Amino acid sequence: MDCGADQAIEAFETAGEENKFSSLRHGQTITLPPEGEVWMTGDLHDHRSNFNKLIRHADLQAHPQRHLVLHELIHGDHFDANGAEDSWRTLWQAAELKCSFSNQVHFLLANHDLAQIHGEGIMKGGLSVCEAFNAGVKRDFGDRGDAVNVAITEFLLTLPLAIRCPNGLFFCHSLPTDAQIENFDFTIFDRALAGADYQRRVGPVYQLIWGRNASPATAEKFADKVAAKIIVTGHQPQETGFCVNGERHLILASDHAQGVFLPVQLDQTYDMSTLVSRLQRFVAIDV
Ligand SMILES: [Mn+2]
Repeated sequence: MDCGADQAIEAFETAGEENKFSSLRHGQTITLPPEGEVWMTGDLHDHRSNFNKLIRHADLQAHPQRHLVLHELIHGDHFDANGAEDSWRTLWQAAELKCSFSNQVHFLLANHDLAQIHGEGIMKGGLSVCEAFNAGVKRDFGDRGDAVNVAITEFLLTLPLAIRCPNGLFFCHSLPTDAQIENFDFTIFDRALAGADYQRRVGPVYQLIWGRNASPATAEKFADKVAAKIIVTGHQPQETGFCVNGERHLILASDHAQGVFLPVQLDQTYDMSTLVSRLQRFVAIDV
């Protein structure tokens, strides 16, 4: 699909405004209504066939009470011979989707977004994924590349940190580590953020979206603190598509064929086993 610089910039700016001024948003948290349904996903990392399956299968137009949560869309495997990577395309399509279905499409800030915002190198196979992303934008937009990159950065900065469902489910990209949970600043979900919140290792936003390997006990503490029954995150790769990390934490991955997404009803409550029974595999979706 062709996309000019003006079109891309307009989509990222409009989607960013929709993120910021959503009536469902308070601070960094989106609270979903107590009816309808939500489809939670794991990291997508520019997995285009899964993204397309998800969008077509969700059919948001025909299902106005269906919400879709997207995160970690960028930094995939579509490299050209010069090492440029164009996951801006999937991010742009998601931004367009937000513009069309602003009350139904919701994002979560992820660590790759923060890396891209800061231009900080996450290395993958000896390449900086941020440099590869920038090279893709430059290749496709030429001298308008810088303007597109500014629009992308500003869009990423509007992404909320959490989605709260009235049925006790709480979605975020990841969880702080076992070492960080005791002193974790839970006020980030309800307030405006400042530069210090994003600071490497010590900032609470950084800790939330970069944290790995939280134990079930840490997940339980986190869930109690945010008054949730079960936390659903992505971030940690899952070969089998998901991981049950105790009774209060479910981890999803959506970036390969065995990956999964989680459709749930907002007017029903779930325990871990009923939640797991609802998981759907991308490989089983034929659209
Ligand atoms: Mn991640």
